Amino acid sequence: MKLTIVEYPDKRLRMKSKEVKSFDSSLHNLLDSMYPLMMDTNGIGLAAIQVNHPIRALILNIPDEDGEQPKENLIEMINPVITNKEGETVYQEGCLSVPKFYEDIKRYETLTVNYQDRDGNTKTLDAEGLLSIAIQHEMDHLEGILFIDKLSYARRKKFEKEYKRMLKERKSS
Ligand code: QAP
Ligand code: CO
Repeated sequence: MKLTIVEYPDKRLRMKSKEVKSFDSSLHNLLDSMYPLMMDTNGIGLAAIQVNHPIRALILNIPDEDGEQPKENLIEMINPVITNKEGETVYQEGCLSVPKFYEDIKRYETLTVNYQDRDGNTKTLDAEGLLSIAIQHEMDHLEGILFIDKLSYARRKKFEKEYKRMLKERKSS
């Protein structure tokens, strides 16, 4: 399946993603195509809505201590639900749909998430650190929320100005 990343300010990023009900080959084909795209674009997380499929599916591959992202570390989450969250942490986030922008965002430090795997089996995961942050970032996509929505008014204005400038420069080159 040929996929491309939908980029801000595309309105398609604002849709609410629908629950996945069939764990069939079309879901598997989508997930199988998302993974190489995420690797090729230097991503650590990608939600299906970012490739124009507004369904409650996301993938994560957090780099290990050596910065490697072996496929064994790939996590696919379908219909995730956070059941517990604690603490506070700040991390400089980015997003494949908002290229070249990174800002400090406040998130819960640890969480427990229930989800289904690609075959519909129920799973529970306790997450901390970057994995916890990435889960929250990707789950926001399922609600049509982007990390830039969490900026202060002043920082958001600064972002809009810089981003518009970048898009303009991209077009003219
Ligand atoms: C979400 O983000 C995330 O601007 C995943 O030029 C971010 O994979 C989770 C990327 C931070 C946890 C912490 C962004 C690649 C990748 C860019 C990404 C870019 C190239 C972002
Ligand atoms: Co994102």
